[in-house]
Amino acid sequence: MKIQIARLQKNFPHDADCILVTSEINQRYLTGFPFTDGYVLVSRDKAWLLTDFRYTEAAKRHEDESLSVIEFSSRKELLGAILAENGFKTVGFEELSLTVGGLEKLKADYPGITFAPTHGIIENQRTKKTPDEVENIIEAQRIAEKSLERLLGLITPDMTEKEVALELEYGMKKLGAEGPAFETIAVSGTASSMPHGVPRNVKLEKGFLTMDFGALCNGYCSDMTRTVVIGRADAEMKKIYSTVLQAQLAAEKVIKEGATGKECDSVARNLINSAGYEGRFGHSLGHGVGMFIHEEPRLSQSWDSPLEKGHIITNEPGIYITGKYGVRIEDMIYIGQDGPVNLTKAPKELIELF
Ligand SMILES: [Mn+2]
Repeated sequence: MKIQIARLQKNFPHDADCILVTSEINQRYLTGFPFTDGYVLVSRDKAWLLTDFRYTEAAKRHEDESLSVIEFSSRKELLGAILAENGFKTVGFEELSLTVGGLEKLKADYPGITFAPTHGIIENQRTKKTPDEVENIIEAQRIAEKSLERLLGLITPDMTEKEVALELEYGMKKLGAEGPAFETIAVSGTASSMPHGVPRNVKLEKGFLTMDFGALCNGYCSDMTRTVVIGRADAEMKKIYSTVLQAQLAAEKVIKEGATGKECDSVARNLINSAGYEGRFGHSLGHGVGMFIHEEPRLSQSWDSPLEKGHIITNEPGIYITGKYGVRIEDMIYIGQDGPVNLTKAPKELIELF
């Protein structure tokens, strides 16, 4: 029994006979099987995984009473046959990921069918994690933390930013991750003022070194950021680091079921502003994490809906002084059945290296 298919069927859109799932992430989410060519089709009481010979043997291992795996030589013919056999007239499509061209082709291939947008129904379901999903994200987070520990044991002043990023990624893979959850950020010195800077082929600059990284486990991402000092921190650097940490801890106190993204963001933002860094926290406080690294909900000034049980979001304030340096500290918070849980265990006191 595929729990995510069952959840979708329980909450099925009224205006569709079936949903044609074309997003690779959503296909894996529903079936547990990662593949890159084919369809998943879900109706109120059935589900099909349609793929070709390259994937059939592996896909069959995921078959059960809730999911039939069928191989096609012509996907157009097979999908047409299933729609006809079951009398499906209105097909939901994934407007958040299907291309305009993809939709036009479906309309041309099946002239008797009405295609209706599903309004992100699966993405919305994905925001509320089941216990298995939470376990995968925790596993990914533990791996990322162990990789950071490993890095801090082998980092030298001669390393480049690229080497730091590579060591973090190598560590995560070696510890069992499928790979990094996203391109690892490791930026030092003047480059640390760029929140999403790209690691350079240059030796670590004195100042802050910001590392933003995560692991991918069973299709699920983790996301964390730690900032350390290369050399010694001066008074201003200490003040900036402790302001970011205080903002994060203050936000953590209000991140809970019922709080809106805007309220959480404001707590961190007001603290940073009143410490004299207005305008230096140029991104939002956090985002949902799951099979995608950035998904809903958001902790931002434009997010008025409340946090709900099952959400996993990041708490990542930062201060960036253009051309000088920057600091960000990021944890992941799970809104659990018994209250919020910080899934990130890595220490946050200021570390000075070399
Ligand atoms: Mn993040």
